Amino acid sequence: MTRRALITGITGQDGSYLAEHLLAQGCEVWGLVRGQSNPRVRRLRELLGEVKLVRGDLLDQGSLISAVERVQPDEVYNLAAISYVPMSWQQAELTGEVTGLGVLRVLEAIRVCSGISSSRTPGSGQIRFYQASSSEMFGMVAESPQTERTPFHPRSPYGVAKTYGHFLTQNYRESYGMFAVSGILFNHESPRRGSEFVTRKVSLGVARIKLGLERQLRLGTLTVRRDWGFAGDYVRAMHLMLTRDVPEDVVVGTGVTHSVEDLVERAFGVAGLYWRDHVVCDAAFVRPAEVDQLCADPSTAVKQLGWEPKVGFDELITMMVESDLALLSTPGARGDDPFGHDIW
Ligand code: NDP
Ligand code: GDR
Repeated sequence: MTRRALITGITGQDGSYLAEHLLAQGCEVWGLVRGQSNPRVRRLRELLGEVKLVRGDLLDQGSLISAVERVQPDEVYNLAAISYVPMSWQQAELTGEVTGLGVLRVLEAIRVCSGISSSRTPGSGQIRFYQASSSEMFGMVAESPQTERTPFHPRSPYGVAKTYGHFLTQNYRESYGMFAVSGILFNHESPRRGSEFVTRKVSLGVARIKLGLERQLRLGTLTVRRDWGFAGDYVRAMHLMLTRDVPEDVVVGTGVTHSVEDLVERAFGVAGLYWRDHVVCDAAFVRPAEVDQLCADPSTAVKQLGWEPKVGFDELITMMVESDLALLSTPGARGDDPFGHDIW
């Protein structure tokens, strides 16, 4: 029988790749969309016409119950969040509501619609749940590389909200016997990444400089290190986690770490430019508290899921710079639409 998946955050980077992957697996895919006239919904329709849409907002419990009742999903992927770390200091309460309490509301919608009572019923419920946890929970890292057993020390309101969602998912698994798991995913990028994140900011910046539209690229701290992978690879791991016999949280990353300076050097190099001629450090992009280094130990993902990344760092950065060069070279693409370049 065709499996039915409901994805929150369908209009985001991961939502689009996950929807493509699940459609290719023969699933019926539903996306939760919010707002009265969300411009990203039109873009999603252009990219993935087969996805069915249902209205809902992570701030609105009733809308989530209605969405789950309407879709009757076999799987729910909770990707929706305020996901930009600096915004979580500017709108800390909203981040707590969406990125943290939003997880509670999705889990409650599943619990209520599955008829699970408030007492523990082992193995109860048909709906499998995936939570988009984050390496930002490790924050000031206690050890390196980070595994499923590394303690958390989040460094931003975003990281704190994700940690709440992570433990809540674990708690619903233990309290109600739900098949509820978290993927602890490290940074993953693509040509569909939002322009506020550093990889896309750099690939767009390089393309603008190469095409003579800008001369400088202003960045924050260049010494921080991240474990960067390709989003298209990571959504496979999300799906695999829901196909297992036992619900278990899994770290997903490449196991290789690079600095922002490495990223910048590579990206400018792809366009035949020297980064020091163009990059300016700007305190406006330095964070109140930084996560200095992250590096995954993906051995559980490799052993238990049979997962491994197919796209390496150099290939990823080349893909992003070439995509943005093509995008900005397209007639009409340099227009005034403020969303034109940053949202796929
Ligand atoms: P994006 O920022 O690209 O997408 C976020 C999505 O959340 C958008 O579809 C947005 O919809 C939706 N959203 C925001 N607020 C609400 C709300 N109140 N109700 C319903 N939907 C809402 O994120 P990514 O695709 O990069 O990441 C997906 C998830 O994975 C996020 O939870 C992120 O925190 C997490 N994550 C991401 C990593 C990465 O490197 N990309 C790594 C680890 C975790 P709208 O169009 O309406 O704004
Ligand atoms: P991150 O991603 O905070 O790790 O969260 P981001 O790309 O924003 O930053 C990565 C690192 O680069 C440094 N940096 C800059 N970052 C941005 N955005 N802009 C700059 O100008 C700049 N200069 C230096 C940052 O300080 C940081 O250390 C992403 C999000 O997708 C989260 O939702 C997700 O949970 C984590 O990855 C894993």
